[in-house]
Amino acid sequence: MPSDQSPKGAAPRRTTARADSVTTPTAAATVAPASSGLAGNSPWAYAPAPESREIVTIRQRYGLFIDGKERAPSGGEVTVTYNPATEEPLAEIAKGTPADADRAIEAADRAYRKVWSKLHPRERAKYLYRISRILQERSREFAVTETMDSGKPIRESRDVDVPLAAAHFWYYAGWADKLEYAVPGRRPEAHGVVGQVIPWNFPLLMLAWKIAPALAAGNTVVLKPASTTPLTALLFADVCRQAELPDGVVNIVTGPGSTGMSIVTDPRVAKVAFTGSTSVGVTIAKGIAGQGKGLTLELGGKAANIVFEDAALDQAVEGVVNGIFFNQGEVCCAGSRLLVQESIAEEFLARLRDRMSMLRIGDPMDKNTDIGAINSKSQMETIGELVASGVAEGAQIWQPACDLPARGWFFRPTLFTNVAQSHRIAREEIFGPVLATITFRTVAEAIEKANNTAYGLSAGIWTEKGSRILQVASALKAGVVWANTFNRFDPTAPFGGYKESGYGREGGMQGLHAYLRSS
Ligand code: TAP
Repeated sequence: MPSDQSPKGAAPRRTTARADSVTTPTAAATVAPASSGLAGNSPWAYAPAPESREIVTIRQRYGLFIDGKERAPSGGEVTVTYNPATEEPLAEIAKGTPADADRAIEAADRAYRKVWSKLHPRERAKYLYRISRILQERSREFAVTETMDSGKPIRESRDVDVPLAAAHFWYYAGWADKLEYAVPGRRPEAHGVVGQVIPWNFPLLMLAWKIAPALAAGNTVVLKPASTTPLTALLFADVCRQAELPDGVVNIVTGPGSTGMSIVTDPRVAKVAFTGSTSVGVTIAKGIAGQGKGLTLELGGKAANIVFEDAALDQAVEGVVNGIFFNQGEVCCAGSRLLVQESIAEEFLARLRDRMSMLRIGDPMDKNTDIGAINSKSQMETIGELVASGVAEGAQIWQPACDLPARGWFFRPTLFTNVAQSHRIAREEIFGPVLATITFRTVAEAIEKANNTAYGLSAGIWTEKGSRILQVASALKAGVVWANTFNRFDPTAPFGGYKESGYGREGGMQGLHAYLRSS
């Protein structure tokens, strides 16, 4: 059993606030009066609208996907994946070992040399189109599985994760026979076997971001999903079989971080792609240093969402809410720092609190839910610890009054004001539904404060002035800058970071470059 998850049948706790079970502010918290909106006991509250689970059959146990077949792990061990909204065990997952990583790499290498590299690019494209179609056809099954395994609201897995994953396969299918246009004047060549390690916050989508361009460029793949969210990757293995993808082109090895390390450091793996924390990214970069492998790192973030006084305020409130509460804030590019111009701060924060009071937190399978469950108990503890540090360091906390389910890992949406740039909540990635507010007076001050971070993944600008958007966007040290919107993703657009947010780009034509050697 993974140490960060609860044992089967843990006694239900009848508190309304699960945040009580971790270090979380209590006395210092200023809690709003009960919402008068659409939540809680309001006569206007939504009736429950749960998505059915019947479309999904979760097996008791899953093996590894190697060379087109399901295999038992060589060590015979399993871990358990849990539903974070209920703390119920979902399935036993093979604990892949370095020996299993070796078998998977061998299969990928053979498939590359004997089959995949010999196929006409148009034929490779057909498989990618097929995978995209199957993902669309089985979208409900994927959405329900993703929500049960990760805790994210069904509305998001249904409307964002799964359609975007299918779109990535569709988009890169189009590139498969046009690679010479991605590297004009040079001859594009695949690397061979690529090793990929992904996190738990967007399990299927991160898989698609990695596998689609890799296959389109002619590589074969060994991928390790995160231990807390393996199910959609294992369901994807079924899609590979259904699409009749040649054996060994995609291999999925579940297991701990050490198994991920065995994959990326193996000399037969010519290119490595990692998404996850900065600390593990650094470990991987050190582990493969000097081996001449290609490496892309998509790491953490601490994005500034900057609201100027001339912004359309209600639209900006929506954007700020979407920026930090989408996927419970477990988003690398989350707008976790709100920079608001002093002249409108009071009014903006009042509107923001009103809007936060309307957010519906609870069962991720309910189609009305805005904020679902935190992915794991250990992540709950991390969030609770950082929130407590915000209170201890003197920031002012506000959380809306709302009931939380008695079981599962749920955290109230949290707003901090009076935040100093030196506070941990302003500097460290919280990866939870917690927003730290900092004010500014001038454009120059906004830029300086936004760039005052070790990260550089994303940022947002809210203003009516086009000239200000251009001025500020070009001064921000962030890989992606959204203007009057936030968290917009598209397979055609490159995504990636500066500084401790990593290097390399995923998505778009730039995302292909990482999977090609060109001579
Ligand atoms: P990590 O702990 O870094 O885990 C990410 C993946 O790496 C998991 O599959 C993990 O396996 C594996 N791993 C752990 N230690 C490893 C090692 N020594 N060698 C090789 N692989 C290892 O991050 P997380 O907690 O899953 O995800 C949250 C972090 O990811 C946040 O910091 C977030 O910002 C970042 N993130 C960034 C992006 C982009 S696009 N920049 C996107 C999503 C998430 P186990 O699950 O088995 O531990």
